[in-house]
Amino acid sequence: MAVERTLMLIKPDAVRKGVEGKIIAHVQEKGFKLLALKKLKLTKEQAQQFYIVHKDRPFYDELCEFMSSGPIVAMVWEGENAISRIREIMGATNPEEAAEGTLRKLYGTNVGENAVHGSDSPESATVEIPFFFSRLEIVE
Ligand code: 3AN
Repeated sequence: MAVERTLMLIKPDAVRKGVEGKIIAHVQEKGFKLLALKKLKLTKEQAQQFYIVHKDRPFYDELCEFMSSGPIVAMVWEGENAISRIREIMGATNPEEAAEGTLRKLYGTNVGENAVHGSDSPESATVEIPFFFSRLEIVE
C-alpha cells in the first residue's frame, strides 16, 4: 500500500447540478484527505492543454468545449492507493455502465459529461496536480 495524491475535477455538469458538496463529502467519507480545493473556469485553450493526451481522439473538441463551458472544482486528495481507489469510487466512463453508488452513476449526465475526472496513473497525477495547484496551495 502506498500513500498517493491524485487530482480530481468536478466537471461543469455536476457544478451546474449543484452537487459539489455531495461529491466532496462522498470522497471524504471513503477516508481520503482533502489537501487542496478551488473553483475556477478553464478557457478552451486551457482545457485543450489539460486533455492533450486525448488530442487524437474523436471526442477531443467536444470534451474541451464542455470542460470550458462553466465552472469546475479542482481538488487534490491523498490516501492509500488514492489514484486507483478514487477511480473506483468514480465508476466507469459512461454513467449508464457505472456501478451503483459510484459518483458517475449518481451524478453523471452522459459519457462525455460524466461529473468527475480523476488522474488515471501516478504519471498523470504528477502532471495534473501542478496544472492546477502550486506547491504552496497544497496543505497537508
Ligand atoms: P476516464 O475519464 O474514465 O478515464 P477517458 O480517459 O477515456 O475516460 O476519457 C476522458 C474523458 O473524455 C471522459 N471523462 C469523458 O468526459 C470524455 N469521453 C470519453 N469517451 C467519450 C465519448 N465516447 N464521447 C464523448 N466524450 C467522451
